[in-house]
Amino acid sequence: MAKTLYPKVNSSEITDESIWLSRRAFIKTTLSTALISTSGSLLSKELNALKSPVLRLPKHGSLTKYKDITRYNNYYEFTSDKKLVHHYAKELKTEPWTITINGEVEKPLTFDIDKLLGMMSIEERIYSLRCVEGWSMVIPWNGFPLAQLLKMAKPTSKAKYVKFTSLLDPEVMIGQRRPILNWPYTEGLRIDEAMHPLTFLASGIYGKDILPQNGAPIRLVVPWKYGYKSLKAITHITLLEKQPKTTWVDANPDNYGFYSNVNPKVSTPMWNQRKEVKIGEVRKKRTQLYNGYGEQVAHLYKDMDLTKFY
Ligand SMILES: Nc1nc2c(c(=O)[nH]1)N[C@H]1C(S)=C(S)[C@@H](COP(=O)(O)O)O[C@H]1N2
Ligand SMILES: [Mo]
Repeated sequence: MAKTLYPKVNSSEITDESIWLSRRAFIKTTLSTALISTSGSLLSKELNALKSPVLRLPKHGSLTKYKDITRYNNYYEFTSDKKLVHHYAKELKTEPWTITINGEVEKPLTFDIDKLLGMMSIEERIYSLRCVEGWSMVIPWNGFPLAQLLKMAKPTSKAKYVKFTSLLDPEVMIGQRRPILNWPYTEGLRIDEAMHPLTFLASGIYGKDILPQNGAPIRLVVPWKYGYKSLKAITHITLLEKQPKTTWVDANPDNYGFYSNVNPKVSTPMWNQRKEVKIGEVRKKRTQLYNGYGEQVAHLYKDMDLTKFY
């Protein structure tokens, strides 16, 4: 099934994508033999991720190399130097880790992250991540829809927004020793955006556990919005009646919005959004409205003026 969604790869250009695909094919065949499928314990997390269903909206071309995904990062808690993030983030301890769902819910929940991941069925999603700075990557995430977790906590009828909070730990997150942003990093979504089936919590990339620089142990992925909405290292998810303040809007409201839907027609003083460079490619390509996910999400914004910055 996955096969038909992918372009053929030349044997002369062995990429991360082709290696990953052949591993997936191998695991699929292996799994179909009774020997392994009867013994679930033989499967590591990685294998589980690779045999899971894939959802790919085929609009963004080939996958970005694993090396680029893990060596070119935005993570201001460590440094604003994208190429150094992975170096500092190595120090982050992601075990033990708990995630709390609270606020306007009938059943506030706190999970140990490993327990939570063990309970959820892990899917794969291949999404484009479009940074507001004008670059993008195509990343195969492993994880589960945020809606599954929110439903477990039973949002009350007052829950209109969801706020996400990242880790506060200035000992290790050395960027937090300076007040460049209002720490901890927070973000927010409207409840219908949070419940949308494309909105995802990721704990893996390319079938491997997600690394600290990409938001370990768990991060948000909202593919139709600029990358800063996709908050890393989540500790709290809080349902609210009112729209929360968010870190980037607080810091620079002329250039960052609460909605931040990808829109090539709306520029801000700092950025013109018409085009983007996909990391690993040379030629710029046109940015798509809602990052190409309009068919799935445009209905959420039918009352919004698409020439305005939100
Ligand atoms: N906690 C936290 N989450 C964050 C950021 C950050 O600085 N801190 N940067 C955001 C931005 S601007 C982008 S583009 C993406 C980058 O994700 P990646 O490094 O996994 O590609 O993470 C987002 N999530
Ligand atoms: Mo970004």
